[in-house]
Amino acid sequence: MTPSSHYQVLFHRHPQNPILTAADWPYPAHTVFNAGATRLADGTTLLLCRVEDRRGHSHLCAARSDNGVDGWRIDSEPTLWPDPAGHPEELWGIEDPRITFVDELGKYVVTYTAFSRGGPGVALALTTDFRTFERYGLVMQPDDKDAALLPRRINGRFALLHRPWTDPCADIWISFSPDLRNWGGHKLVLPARRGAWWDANRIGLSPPLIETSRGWLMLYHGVRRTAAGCLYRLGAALFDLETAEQCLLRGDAWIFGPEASYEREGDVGYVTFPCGYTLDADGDGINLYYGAADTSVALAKGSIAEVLDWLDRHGAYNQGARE
Ligand code: BMA
Repeated sequence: MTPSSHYQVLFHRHPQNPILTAADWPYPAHTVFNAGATRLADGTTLLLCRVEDRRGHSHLCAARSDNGVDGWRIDSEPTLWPDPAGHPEELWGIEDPRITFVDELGKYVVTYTAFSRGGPGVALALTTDFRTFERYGLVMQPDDKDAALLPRRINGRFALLHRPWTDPCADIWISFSPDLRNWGGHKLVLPARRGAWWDANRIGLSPPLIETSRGWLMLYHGVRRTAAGCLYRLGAALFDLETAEQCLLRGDAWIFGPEASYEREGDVGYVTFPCGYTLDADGDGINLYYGAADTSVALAKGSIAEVLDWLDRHGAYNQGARE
């Protein structure tokens, strides 16, 4: 592992990483990565993993654990399988789920990438038990991905963060809906920077936003293109609680990136891609679940207070403007 030298370590890798691989799967799977995460009412950690088969198509499969680290009970068959007959937008698979529990509905809302000839789009499904799902279908047309719902309405409307592709840049947007089916009020919330920055040209939401007393904490990925390929790293920003499109602070540097061998070697090396987190009982500890090199699922632990403190020292107010 490359030492992080004198940079502060905000997310600490679990010594048992990677915590889930295809070798753990009860049925044939090529790779297991980019898992959505939530804690169920009984305290069980549930990961909704992206499983890629040898065709190159992905589906979602649930893994449950009492401690969120090991002892995973993995569904014996795919939990959510693409449904190209009913949903042609899922022809080439479903990927990268994010999970939000919505009190008002008493349901988990799963947002995922539906992939087909039209490109990747954002689809949405509701569930209470991760066994049966009510599909709402495509809510954001291609090209769009990296979407997660906020857990409550903002000024009477549901709010979805997502990442439409607007060549040559990909920025993070927010959209609003009265019913999770009809979306509007689209606003750019965080643009990719330009030039030499670690988050130039292409960024996307990583896990769902984390509600803190100071605002919505966003962990987002920046994609740096190099002569050798892309580097997927994580940064942080803070948004106003009641005006979620208002960026309060944006960090200048990345805070987590591919360093361990299982993050650098795999089907797509140099990728750390978190899609979910759970919070500890103290409301501060973050268990961040991330895909490593598009091959396995890994875990890193952090603290909300430490990330906010880092943002105070490394963030600038409303860095919305392109640099
Ligand atoms: C992104 C997404 C992720 C993937 C990453 C690296 O565009 O497709 O699912 O982990 O690329 O390959």
